[in-house]
Amino acid sequence: LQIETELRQALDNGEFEVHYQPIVLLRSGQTKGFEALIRWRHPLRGLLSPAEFLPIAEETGLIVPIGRWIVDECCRQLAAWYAAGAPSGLSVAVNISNRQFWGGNVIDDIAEALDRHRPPGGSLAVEITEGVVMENVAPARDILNMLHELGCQLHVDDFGTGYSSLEALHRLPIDALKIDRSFVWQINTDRRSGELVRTIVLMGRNLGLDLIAEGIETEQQRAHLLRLGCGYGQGFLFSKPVVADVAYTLLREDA
Ligand code: G
Ligand code: G
Ligand code: MN
Ligand code: NA
Repeated sequence: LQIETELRQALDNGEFEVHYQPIVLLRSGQTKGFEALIRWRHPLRGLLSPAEFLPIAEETGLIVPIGRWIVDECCRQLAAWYAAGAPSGLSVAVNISNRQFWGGNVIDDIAEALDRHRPPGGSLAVEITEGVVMENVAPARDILNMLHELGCQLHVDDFGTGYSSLEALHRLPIDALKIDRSFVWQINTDRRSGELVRTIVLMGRNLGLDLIAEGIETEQQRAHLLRLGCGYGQGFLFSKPVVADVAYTLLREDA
């Protein structure tokens, strides 16, 4: 119960921060967008990662107001970057948890944030895990259609760890699949991982989707993914998640 009170106070006191990890064009390494990842700058315990507090936020329902803040902050940051001359097409992808997706007012929260800050259409992306989308496809489709109509891109996170039907993938307004890190880390050493990624890339491309490989740490992994036809990537090879000012300098370096 104490951490619940602490989380509430953290939100009121502005102790949460959004860090940004580049999503790059694998071919050139150019930054095309960022994934937004929350951090808690705790006054005593230092910078805390989501694993240390999001599960409790999710259990207590505090993820809903915290998630609302994240969406607002990402829209504010996007508008600020564009006002400062960010390259067109720059996007920020925000993670939406199970509870936010099904229980919160995710549509209203996003609509309000977009209306308040007015980033360019299509510049906000929403990441939802494969598990959350596929566990209940028909109602998920209604929510995804509404998000799509608001102008959000839709990215399916942790792809390959759950069970997607081709039918569902085809009917949902999805823009990209994020290939889970668990397939990428041994892509050069484990034949099965390589074959799995090859299959995901082929399927995604046939459906007209972008592919984003997660957790790329080596040049060898990047080269292998490029050979398989994967367009985009993210991982420590390019950059760890960084604060907004640093993220912006990475954009300028590419320009
Ligand atoms: O930043 P880190 O690499 O530690 O993130 C760990 C996990 O926490 C990520 O896989 C992501 O799904 C989740 N996460 C990070 N930031 C957010 C956020 O803002 N909202 C939600 N719902 N999940 C997040
Ligand atoms: O949403 P998701 O769970 O996919 O969040 C991405 C998480 O993966 C973040 O916690 C981020 O810090 C972490 N991450 C990002 N790039 C790498 C990487 O190259 N290697 C590893 N091991 N983790 C990464
Ligand atoms: Mn994610
Ligand atoms: Na992921």
